[in-house]
Amino acid sequence: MTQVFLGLGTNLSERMVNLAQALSLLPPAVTVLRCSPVYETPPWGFADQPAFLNLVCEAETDLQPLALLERLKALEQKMGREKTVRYGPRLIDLDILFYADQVYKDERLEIPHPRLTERAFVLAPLADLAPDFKHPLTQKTIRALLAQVDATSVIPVTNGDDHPPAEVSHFLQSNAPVRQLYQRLPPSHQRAWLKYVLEARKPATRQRRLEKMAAQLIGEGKQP
Ligand code: PH2
Ligand code: MG
Ligand code: MG
Repeated sequence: MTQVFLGLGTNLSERMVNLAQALSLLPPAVTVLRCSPVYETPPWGFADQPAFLNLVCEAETDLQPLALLERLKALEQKMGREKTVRYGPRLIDLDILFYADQVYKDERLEIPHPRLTERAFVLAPLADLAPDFKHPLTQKTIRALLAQVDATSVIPVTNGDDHPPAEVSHFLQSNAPVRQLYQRLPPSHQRAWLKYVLEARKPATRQRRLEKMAAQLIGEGKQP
């Protein structure tokens, strides 16, 4: 399994829905571990278009770089992305930012993403997840790279708990009593449970923690 960071962007149609749909279509080939908050960001590169929503996710995959690129392109097509001008409006854009600390370059793909160091809409969400991650070509941390760009108009619009990985959403969806108990918790308690579950990196450990959460919620529900 390789740790990867992916950048997601959208500025057409129902932007929040587009992000959620893209994240839900990544598994099983790509396991999403964590997502940054969603940021609303002014268009970069081609000004005359609507504002973007951007986020970054940390994921794991067995796919090699080109196979991962193909998978992301297929997903963009499946969601109905149409070709426009360079840097122009798009329904969904999925970019490979980092593939562990590997460097890759050919006509089709460049890793790390060649423009990420200029882009506050990538660096701000990336810094939420991995401020100490070092850019493999310069060894500069994400925190240091973010300090070099103007991020004043890159604004978080969610708190980062709104895109739990598909396995968590699936667990809650398939378990109505637990879902109802979970939804009745105050947001701070929901966040605490999500944190506990998502701190585990292995899918099997996450599953055990979800089951623990379920048992606890049901147990509490039974108490007078
Ligand atoms: N993507 C682009 C071009 N410009 N601007 C913002 N704010 N966010 C993006 O994701 C974005 C962009 C090309 O991929
Ligand atoms: Mg892009
Ligand atoms: Mg792209």
